[in-house]
Amino acid sequence: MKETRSTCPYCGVGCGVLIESQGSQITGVRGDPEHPANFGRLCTKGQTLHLTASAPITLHQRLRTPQLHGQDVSWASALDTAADRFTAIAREHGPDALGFYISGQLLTEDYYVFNKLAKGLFGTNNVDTNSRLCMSSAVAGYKLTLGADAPPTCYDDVKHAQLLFITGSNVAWAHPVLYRRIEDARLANPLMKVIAVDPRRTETAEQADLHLPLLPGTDVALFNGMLHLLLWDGQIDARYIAAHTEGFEALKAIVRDSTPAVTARITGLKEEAIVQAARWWGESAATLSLYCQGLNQSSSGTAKNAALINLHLATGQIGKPGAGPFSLTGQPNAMGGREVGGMANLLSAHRDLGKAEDRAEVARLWGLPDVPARPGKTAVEMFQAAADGEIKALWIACTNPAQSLPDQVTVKRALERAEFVVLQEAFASTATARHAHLLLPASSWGEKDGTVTNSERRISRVRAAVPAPGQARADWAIVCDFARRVEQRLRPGAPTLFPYADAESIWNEHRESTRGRDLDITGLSWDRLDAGAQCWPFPEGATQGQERLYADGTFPTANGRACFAAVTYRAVAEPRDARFPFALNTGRLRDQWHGMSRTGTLGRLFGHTPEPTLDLHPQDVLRLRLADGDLATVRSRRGALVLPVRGTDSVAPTQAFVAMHWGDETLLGGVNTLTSPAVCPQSRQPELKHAAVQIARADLPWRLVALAWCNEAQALQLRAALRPLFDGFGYASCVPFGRERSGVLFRAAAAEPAPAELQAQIATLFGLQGADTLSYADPQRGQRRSLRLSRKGGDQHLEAMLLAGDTRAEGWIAPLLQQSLPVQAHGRFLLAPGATPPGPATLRSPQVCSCFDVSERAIVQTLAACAGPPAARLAALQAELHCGTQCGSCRPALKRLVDLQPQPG
Ligand SMILES: Nc1nc2c(c(=O)[nH]1)N[C@H]1C(S)=C(S)[C@@H](COP(=O)(O)OP(=O)(O)OC[C@H]3O[C@@H](n4cnc5c(=O)[nH]c(N)nc54)[C@H](O)[C@@H]3O)O[C@H]1N2
Ligand SMILES: Nc1nc2c(c(=O)[nH]1)N[C@H]1C(S)=C(S)[C@@H](COP(=O)(O)OP(=O)(O)OC[C@H]3O[C@@H](n4cnc5c(=O)[nH]c(N)nc54)[C@H](O)[C@@H]3O)O[C@H]1N2
Ligand code: SF4
Ligand SMILES: [Mo]
Repeated sequence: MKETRSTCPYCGVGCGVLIESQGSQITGVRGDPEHPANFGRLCTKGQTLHLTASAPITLHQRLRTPQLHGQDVSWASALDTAADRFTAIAREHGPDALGFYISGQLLTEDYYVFNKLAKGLFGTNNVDTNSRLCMSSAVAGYKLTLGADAPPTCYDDVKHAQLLFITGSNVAWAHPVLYRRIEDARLANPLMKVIAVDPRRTETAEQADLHLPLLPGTDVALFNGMLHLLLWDGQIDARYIAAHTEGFEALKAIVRDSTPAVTARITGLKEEAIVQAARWWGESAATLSLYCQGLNQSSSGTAKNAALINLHLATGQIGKPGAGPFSLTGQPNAMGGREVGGMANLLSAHRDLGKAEDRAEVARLWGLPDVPARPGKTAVEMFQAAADGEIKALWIACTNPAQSLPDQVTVKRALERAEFVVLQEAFASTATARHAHLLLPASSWGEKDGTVTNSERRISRVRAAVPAPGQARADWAIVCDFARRVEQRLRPGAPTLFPYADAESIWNEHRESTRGRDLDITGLSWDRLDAGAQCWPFPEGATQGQERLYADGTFPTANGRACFAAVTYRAVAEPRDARFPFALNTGRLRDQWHGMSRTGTLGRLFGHTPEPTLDLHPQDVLRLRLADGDLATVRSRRGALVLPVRGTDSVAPTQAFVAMHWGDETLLGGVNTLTSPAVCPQSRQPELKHAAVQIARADLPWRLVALAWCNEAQALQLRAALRPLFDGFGYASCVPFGRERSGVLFRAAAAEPAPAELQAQIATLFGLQGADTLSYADPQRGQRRSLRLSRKGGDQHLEAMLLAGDTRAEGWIAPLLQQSLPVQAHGRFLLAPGATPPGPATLRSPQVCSCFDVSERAIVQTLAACAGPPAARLAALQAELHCGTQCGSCRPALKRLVDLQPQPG
């Protein structure tokens, strides 16, 4: 057994992990007690890494060999073909006919060579990344106001803050280990206040002292309204403004009209709530803002970021412990990608493509006469250009654009129209893989070496614990091998631009490029990084990285002063109207990661949210004459999608929410069929948090539901076999379930009964054809019920089931299967459609705690016997059921249940 120090590959908290391995197998993972991002803690996703990475279950999904048009080929032939195609297209149509679409989940070294490949070797700036969907508004907001792309804060600030202003961030779910620190800080300082600004009542909002459920997209109006009040109440810091900033007068003129009444009208908030928020801000000795996609993914994303930073500057809440605007990074290395300039408008080490001297410096560093000046295409534009035929070859790495980009109709057109699409992926199961001409197997977490930078600018080492499966190779190595083949064609005889033998040699070149820049790390060495993670900047001569910036009030602008941004409120790009009366919001679930190529293989991570839903306020569900579980068609100007409705008052009336994870791997169509390609004019980040939609009952009366227990490999194969059948229905979804065993749940609906052959095909896939299968069918009425039983000891158990036509019996039969309950008592009812089962139905109860598999029902039942103050009841509950005592991700939910459950007696 061996233990390897590395970093979690999921969110931007950047937790340190210790990977336990035996031979080529990762056998366990635990939090690194010494890593300053998490001090040993992990969330549900981090804790299950060993179950998804290089475990037998996911190995079935791993790409192992390069594949050209579906045929296995050697690396040499794959990369020669790619080099031929890319150079031919560049020669014929110019380098701007190429597009590189990469990812904030690549390591800094991978990113560095991709950027050099596109800008240095091919001479195109068409290299952009999924960070455009994620952090580009935060970047633009920081640069506009503070002069550089650097969050000035660190995690430790949470404990020094008096007011936490959380806006557009569901940190309890999206940055759980940081949220654990917030819980600790609140316990240690009961006077600390938390405000959450979010149109939804998320778990983060629920636990806040004040929740401001503003109308989608109206943050600028709120922040300007708060500034108006702070000015009015004399709570700005005139000394700080005079000494360290410029541009306040122009902003003051703008917010003069942002009275509480005006602000309330635009934001839909109560005036008192706005006044309360401004008062708390004004009275706080240290205010820390935490923000994420609710600000960034907006057509006014840069303005939202800047308006929030304005508040910090005006009140001097920056450059001191516990204060500052802290943009939370989404992906593990969205920050590193920006450091090496891996975007269409950036150059290495935070240099600007638009500046001739920056271009000259990069050309000199790379030993080239020049680098191209023409700005490249950003994510949405790149796929639009491919759809229009302007970009002819696409190289995609470590991202799944056929799931995650907005306006999927255009994205699919782009992937169809491009002459050559290369995908560098670890898993074969993603939506984009279906569209790639050349698939290149990449090594993944646990198998690769390099560095990542987290939200607090901390650079951590990522290390390999086991070899990559099959022929999979490190991303940087694939790029360098390809690049050298391109060099043979484009500049034969010239010394290679890609002489690297390992990640360290790439990192050393990157380090040199930062000399004298705001992110200078010339004082840091690979060995020093090996000894422990460090924040940038870390210039030569420094003894450690700098965790807080701007303590002296000097900013990296031309005159050292921060700039107020004179921003005004602008409505969302696609306001609601009579035809599209609902505002569609999308975002994250607690236990899933994006397109679910990894988390989606584990049934246990579906315990918390088992299936896709369209979340609506209960009043809207009623108004639309729907009930929970009914299918509704959601339609935007770009496309339509069918989803089961779920009433929840966490969503406000006239709003709707769908989790961003449901792509067309799991749900017919996928959520981004609906979303809008409208972008923020400064940051070019798309407005993924808002689309105007209409919602109506879906007329799909014929239903089918099938469930089965399988072994792990069969479960993945079954899901892969079901996926192509989605298109035969009006609604289809397929998800795993189960903890000790692997289960698959397939659901479909149609206007007419599905053809008998299709039904039979599905039954066969679920193993419902043998002698041990009990069946009842009424083909005339499209009814069918098939069950497969197994006998263990004296008990009979359900192994597989399929209901078609009228599927209402699912409500009591499926739980028998999913909870592995004996079924012999239900014998004669099982095959009698229309009959109600004997005894109380075993209803499903949502899982709250993933670590100990504790359901909401068990918690409610236990709380019924726990008396006393909330903290004592929580402690008694945890002593009994252990829920929330391991990773803590469910702690906000437990607190809510404690608050809701009446005291015994
Ligand atoms: N579990 C989990 N964690 C993750 C990820 C994951 O896939 N799963 N992904 C990681 C990545 S890449 C990212 S970018 C982060 C994202 O982290 P977050 O941004 O915290 O997550 P989201 O759920 O996308 O959006 C946050 C909130 O913004 C709210 N919102 C929508 N519109 C508005 C608005 O107009 N104003 C305001 N103030 N709020 C609004 C939404 O209701 C939502 O609750 O999460 C990271 N962490
Ligand atoms: N509707 C809606 N859409 C959204 C969002 C939203 O809030 N709402 N959020 C947006 C945001 S913020 C983000 S960050 C994006 C995320 O969207 P994507 O980038 O598409 O998300 P992932 O599913 O994480 O894609 C990463 C892929 O890399 C693969 N992979 C894993 N490890 C490696 C490796 O080492 N090398 C290589 N080459 N591949 C690997 C994984 O299998 C996976 O398919 O989604 C965006 N889309
Ligand atoms: S909070 Fe969870 S997902 Fe994020 S880095 Fe830590 S363990 Fe990984
Ligand atoms: Mo993201």
